Amino acid sequence: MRATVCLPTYNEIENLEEMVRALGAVLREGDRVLVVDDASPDGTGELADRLAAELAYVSVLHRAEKQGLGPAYIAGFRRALADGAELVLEMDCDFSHDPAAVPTLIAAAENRADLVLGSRYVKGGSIPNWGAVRRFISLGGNIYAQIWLGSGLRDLTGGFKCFRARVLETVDLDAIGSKGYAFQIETTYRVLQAGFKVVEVPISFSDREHGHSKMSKAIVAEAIWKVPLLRLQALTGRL
Ligand SMILES: Nc1nc2c(ncn2[C@@H]2O[C@H](COP(=O)(O)OP(=O)(O)OP(=O)(O)O)[C@@H](O)[C@H]2O)c(=O)[nH]1
Ligand SMILES: [Mg+2]
Repeated sequence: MRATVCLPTYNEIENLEEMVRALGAVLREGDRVLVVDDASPDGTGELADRLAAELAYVSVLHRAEKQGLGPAYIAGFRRALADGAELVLEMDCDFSHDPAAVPTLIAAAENRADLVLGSRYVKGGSIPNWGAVRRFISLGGNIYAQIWLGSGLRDLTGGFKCFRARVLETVDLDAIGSKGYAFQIETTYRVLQAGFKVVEVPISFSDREHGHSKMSKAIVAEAIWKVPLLRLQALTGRL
C-alpha cells in the first residue's frame, strides 16, 4: 500500500533535511513525504522546496499562517488522499518520533489495523529522557482522557500514527476542530466511534535536540475542555 508521511513544520530548519533524508532511507518505492509548512519565519518552507526539487519522493504544502497542528494535518491529509495515498502517516519533525519506526507502523496498518498508534505506554514502549514530572503530567493526561472516553487505548495523546485512507475518507474531517494535543485525542476517538480497528505498537519517544517546542498553555487547556465535550457529543449522537 502506498504511504504518505505528513510532516507538519513550524520553524524546524535544524531538523527538516535530516528528517526527510532519514525517511527516504526507510520508505519504499512509491511512498511519499509531504511537508506541511505554516509559513515558518526561519525559512523551513524554502528548505522544503529545495528538498522537493532534489528528491522525487518529497512534496510541500505551503500554508499562509500558523494555525496549529490540527488544521495543518487536516490540510495534509486532504492533499495526501487527493494524491492517491493508501496509508497516511502523522509524525513530528523534531526526531521525537524515530523515522526508523515508520516501517513498523506501516506493516501493522497493512496487516491488521485501520489506525495504528505509536504508543509510549504499552509493553515495550518507552520515554528514555523524561523525568518523573513529565511522565506524571503525560500519564495524567492519558488517564484523564481514559476516564472520560473509556477507549481502552493506552496512549491517546501521541502524534505518531498511521491511518488507512478509507478511515480518513469516512470520518468527517471538517468536524475536527482541535488544534493541539486534543487533535490527537479527537481523531482517534472519532475513528473508534466510527467502528474502525485501532491497534497500538510500542515506540521509544525521545526529546527534541534542536529547535523549540510549540507547546503552549492554550494547547493544554484545549485538551482539558475538549475531552469531556467529545464524550458529550458521542452520547448525544452528534460526533
Ligand atoms: N504546520 C505546522 N506545524 C506545527 C505547528 N505547531 C507545531 N508544529 C509541528 O508539529 C510537530 C510537533 O510540535 P512540537 O513543538 O514538537 O510539539 P510537541 O511535540 O507536542 O511538544 P514537545 O514535546 O515539547 O516537543 C513539529 O514538527 C512542529 O514543527 C503549526 O502550527 N503548524
Ligand atoms: Mg515535539
